[in-house]
Amino acid sequence: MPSPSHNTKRCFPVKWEQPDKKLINDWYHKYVVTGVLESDDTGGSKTQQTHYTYVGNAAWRYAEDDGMTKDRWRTWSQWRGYSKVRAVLGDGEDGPQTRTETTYARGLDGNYQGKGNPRDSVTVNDSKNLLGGITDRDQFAGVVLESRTFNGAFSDDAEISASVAMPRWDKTISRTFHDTNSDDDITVDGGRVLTQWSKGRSRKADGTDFTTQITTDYDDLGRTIAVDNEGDTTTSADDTCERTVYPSGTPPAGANLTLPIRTLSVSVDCDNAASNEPNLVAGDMISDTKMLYDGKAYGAYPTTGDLTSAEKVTGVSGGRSTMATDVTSTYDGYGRVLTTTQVGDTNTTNDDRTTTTVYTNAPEGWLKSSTLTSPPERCPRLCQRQPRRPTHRSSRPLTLPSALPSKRHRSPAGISFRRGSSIPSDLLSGRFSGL
Ligand SMILES: [Ca+2]
Ligand SMILES: [Ca+2]
Ligand SMILES: [Ca+2]
Repeated sequence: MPSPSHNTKRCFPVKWEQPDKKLINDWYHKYVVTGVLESDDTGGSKTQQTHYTYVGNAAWRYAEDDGMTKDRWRTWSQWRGYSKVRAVLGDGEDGPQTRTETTYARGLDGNYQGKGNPRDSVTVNDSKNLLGGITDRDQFAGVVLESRTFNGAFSDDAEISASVAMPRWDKTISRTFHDTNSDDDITVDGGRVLTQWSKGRSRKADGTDFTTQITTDYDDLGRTIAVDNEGDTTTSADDTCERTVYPSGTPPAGANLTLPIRTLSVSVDCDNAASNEPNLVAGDMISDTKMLYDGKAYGAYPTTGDLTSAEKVTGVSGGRSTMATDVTSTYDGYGRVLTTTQVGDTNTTNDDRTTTTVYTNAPEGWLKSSTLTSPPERCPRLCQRQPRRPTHRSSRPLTLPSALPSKRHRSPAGISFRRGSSIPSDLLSGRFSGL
């Protein structure tokens, strides 16, 4: 049998108790999937085959952190799998097989080796050393570090494309407990695993690689605050930067910390000063949206989290976005939208367009019906032709399919609706008359 603390086999140590309370050190076996067949029972298509091979040695880690196992049961029984798993899709008879190879972190660094023994020191890397050899920390177990696709053979020459992701560990808490089994102190960390950057490459016809890169910044709470998308790494012309802003300052009790108050997207690298206020450039602007919640001013922490107003960018002045209210909404106590108003031009009066929904509940409490009233069409002729408000017996608004060929769709009754606008249910049911 292998050494339990450095076990590279698929058998693993298990402790179990006899009726007389005697503890038995035993070995069980781990089984892995070597193939999956997906058969089409109704359509008659050929069975799809995927075969898996596992490269290198298996690995196991000491059960130090599961929070459930009592000390006397602990051993090296946590399955950490294989570093590389290869998948071959297809049988090769009716087309080329697809070959992929995935490299995983397994969380083997610091694996406990028994009292007084130094813990393991383990690093992992991708095939091109883009990661530079990172610590295979416990929390990275199962994280995909590299994914490669091949044509014909698992070799560098046959690589078609690949992606590599650098994991990042943010520790937020730790706990040390005394393991009475080993009479040793064991520290367990808690926190979150994030992706610091990802790089992609795909093989061009001339044999060189087209490379891309995305870097992500996070705040202290692990929220994404900037996505620096370099796109093609050989040119800055396609770079974009997306920033997400959250309320600042001490949050009040019950504050919702997940809702952003602003998303800014510009066509310049995040490392460029022009990617943020007060250095914005009009020509770089892609979009800028501010979100206001619960009827409060911009920047206030959401509590209920009802999006009551959204502002859109109208231009850039002095390096800052100029904003105008785009949409306002009201809600009932259940968080259902009562009114949505598309705010019109600031220089035009009476051009706001409000959609209203009235909900009718059954005495038992469930939603019985809802009535959605759309704003009148802008065309004066159609304004006159909207004879009554549309009513339907569903909690979901009826909309025209968005795949209509043109922006306006002329119905057989001679009425046109904008794509995505609501349809009177009378028209859908054929009961529309009087025009
Ligand atoms: Ca670029
Ligand atoms: Ca950058
Ligand atoms: Ca107006």
